[in-house]
Amino acid sequence: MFVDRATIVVKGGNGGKGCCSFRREKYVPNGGPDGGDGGDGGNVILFATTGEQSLVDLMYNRHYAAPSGPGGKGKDMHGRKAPDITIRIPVGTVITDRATGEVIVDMDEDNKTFVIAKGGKGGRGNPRFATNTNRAPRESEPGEEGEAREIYLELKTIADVGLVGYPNAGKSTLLRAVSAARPKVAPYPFTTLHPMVGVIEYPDFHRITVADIPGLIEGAHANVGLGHAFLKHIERTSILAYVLDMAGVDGRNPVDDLKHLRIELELYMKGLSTRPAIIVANKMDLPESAANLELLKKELASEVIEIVPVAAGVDEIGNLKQVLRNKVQEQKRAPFDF
Ligand SMILES: Nc1nc2c(ncn2[C@@H]2O[C@H](COP(=O)(O)OP(=O)(O)OP(=O)(O)O)[C@@H](O)[C@H]2O)c(=O)[nH]1
Ligand SMILES: [Mg+2]
Repeated sequence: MFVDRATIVVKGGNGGKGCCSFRREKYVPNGGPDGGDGGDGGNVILFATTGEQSLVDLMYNRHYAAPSGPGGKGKDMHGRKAPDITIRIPVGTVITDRATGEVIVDMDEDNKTFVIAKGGKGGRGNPRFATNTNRAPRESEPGEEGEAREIYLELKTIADVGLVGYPNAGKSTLLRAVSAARPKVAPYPFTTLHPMVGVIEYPDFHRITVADIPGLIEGAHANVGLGHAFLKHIERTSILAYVLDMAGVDGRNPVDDLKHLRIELELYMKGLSTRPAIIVANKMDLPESAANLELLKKELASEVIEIVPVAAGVDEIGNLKQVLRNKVQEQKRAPFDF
């Protein structure tokens, strides 16, 4: 099952109690204070990893409490720090504080860690309260409470390229053709039910990531079809690739498809439709496609946008990999081109 949002409660362990004790030994009268400090409570740590794809585990287990620190003991025995607990989450998970609505952290990199709930400090034992005038203090501290908070986690996929298209346009077929990812392909709409990220590898070991999301239809921004819930997974891609069915197999035409896709993206999020993009003209192996390609080129004559004709279904992807790579690189450089 794919789950891209979850609410959980995290709590750091309490600090252990500081101890109040005095040294008692034969022939040693009035031994001084020797109560140990309590151990610190464990932290709850978030760990982002590409090894996780979904937040499904967090849906079943909603409470994460780190162990408390043990109390101090006599003979100056301090409590050991309690172990931390780690929650593994997919890269791209954004963490929000439920109480304030504020974003706490964006777990946007592989292997990133973040202490989401700190354990309490252990209390001090009675030797710490000794002074020149009070050499036998009877005071000691309780441990501090561990930090507790309710957090909301939302996965927003981070990939270099986001594939956008109508259902059946061939997005998943395309991802299979360019990467080792194996999304399901079938001749009916809404085959893809959740996002999947594939990796394109180049002969020089360069890699770019491509996110396939469920198909969009008119009204997607208003939650028609499956599209809306998944648009957030392309919000953060550097470039978009519009995948068009050039043969109009489902009785639409690619020029209208592109228009509608752009409208849906813009309605969902301002500026999304003008993000750097390329157009993948798919299904060029079918007879109707050639004429439609000419119409599309005419329609886009005034725009600077690259159109790459392919037939992903028969593994003909032309120079698509190279075009994607160049466009992604161009985009990554862009912030520095003042
Ligand atoms: N003739 C031809 N058929 C293709 C081509 N690419 C994909 N198809 C077919 O189009 C249908 C839909 O392909 P998918 O890859 O599942 O389409 P999708 O865009 O991922 O669809 P959803 O996941 O439903 O949004 C399948 O039957 C594919 O075999 C192509 O280049 N030529
Ligand atoms: Mg698909």
